[in-house]
Amino acid sequence: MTIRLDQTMIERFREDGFLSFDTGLSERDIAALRETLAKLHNENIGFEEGALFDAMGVDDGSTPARFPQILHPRSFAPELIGNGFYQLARGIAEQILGGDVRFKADISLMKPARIGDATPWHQDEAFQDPAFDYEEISFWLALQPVDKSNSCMAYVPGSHKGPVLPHGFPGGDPRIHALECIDGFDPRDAVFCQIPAGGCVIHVGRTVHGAGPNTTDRERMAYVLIFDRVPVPAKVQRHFPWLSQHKTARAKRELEWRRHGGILVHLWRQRTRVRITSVRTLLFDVRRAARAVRRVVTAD
Ligand SMILES: O=C(O)CCC(=O)C(=O)O
Repeated sequence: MTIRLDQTMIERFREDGFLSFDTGLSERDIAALRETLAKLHNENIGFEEGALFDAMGVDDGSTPARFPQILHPRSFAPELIGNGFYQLARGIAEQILGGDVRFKADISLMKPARIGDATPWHQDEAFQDPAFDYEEISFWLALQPVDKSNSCMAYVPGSHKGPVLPHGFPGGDPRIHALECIDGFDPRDAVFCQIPAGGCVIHVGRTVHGAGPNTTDRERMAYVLIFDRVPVPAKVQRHFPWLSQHKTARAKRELEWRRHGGILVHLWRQRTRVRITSVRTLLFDVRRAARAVRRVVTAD
């Protein structure tokens, strides 16, 4: 299944840094994605290895999670990317970023009924290594209708044209995975994207975005696919001080798991990203793998 964005939509996306559209996926496809992801969450899949975590709590399992997420859920349910969503997202990513895009990641985002927390304003790029420049697009697929009552996404138009803004931690607590943008934008400018099930909203890594809490009786679920081009060394030197202060239980679990043999599983899973046809991509991925191994050997 493929769809093309028309020129007006692409221009709007470049101007605003986000865009919503209908994927045309069938109710059956959406229900299948929702069911697969709900099962992974209900079975606590990936907790030990740091793939499942609570993005808005201290994540030690002592309280109900307020924003559980699963990184790379396709590792546990490969059928997720056999779905039409992957194909159509890839086609649009190629249309916007060019033929050499690669699949970077998938994420399952769940906001539990009534206690699902707000997503703080942030830029995705604030999580990344500042030594590189990035070009990436996230495809956020709604697995039920979303509006302000159940945490639809909200974006600050044009915010992607500026730099990465200063970030900190919600409540000043560096144990919390989520980052919060603390300056340089006005949340009153935000546009709320209320979309139906099967609606999708895309954004780039620098667009300031967030979402309200889920105040309804049903979980709000979304499935995200991220496509990017190989990052290049940053043109301007930057420093993201929040990265070295971040001390999450998720990262600790991941490190322990990798130290106990999980690194081999991790490297095996990453193989699908390696493109031997592009030397630049290959070198980037080899360096990244070497960094992951070094971290397992040296980190305390
Ligand atoms: O689903 C949410 O509330 C936040 C999602 C998000 O920040 C993202 O997809 O980059």
